[in-house]
Amino acid sequence: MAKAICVLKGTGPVEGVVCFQQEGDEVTITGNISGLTDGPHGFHIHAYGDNTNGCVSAGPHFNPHGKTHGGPEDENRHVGDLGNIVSKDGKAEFKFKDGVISLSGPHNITGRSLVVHEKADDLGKGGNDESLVTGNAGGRLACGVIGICQ
Ligand SMILES: [Cu+2]
Ligand SMILES: [Zn+2]
Repeated sequence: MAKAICVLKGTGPVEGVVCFQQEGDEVTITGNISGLTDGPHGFHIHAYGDNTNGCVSAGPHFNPHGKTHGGPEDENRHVGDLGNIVSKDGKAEFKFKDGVISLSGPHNITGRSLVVHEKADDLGKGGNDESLVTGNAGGRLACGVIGICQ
């Protein structure tokens, strides 16, 4: 079974660890992130595994098929669109599955970045142009490069 890990860090208090485990076509995403304000926060795979100038160097959402931004359940989504994670009492603990990202092949997320955002992702339903690019999720609070592990 393929596994990958990402350690999230930023310039503020937000930090965490996220694990990815692939079984067949599905990847289970398990995470623990602290330091977020309570409520939903956009959560995406961004195209580049580059943090040279902080999380902005990770580039746009991972989008190998040139689609518009959406939610994880939408047909029209970026491969990197994982929706929102929810923080409560300063902690976001989550476990969910996604059938679009992969740890190999054309949807491979390893060597790219995971980013957690300041605001909620509107999943492409915000009614403005930016919604179809970023989901209006605002600043990048923490990020890290996704690497294969055992
Ligand atoms: Cu993002
Ligand atoms: Zn997107």
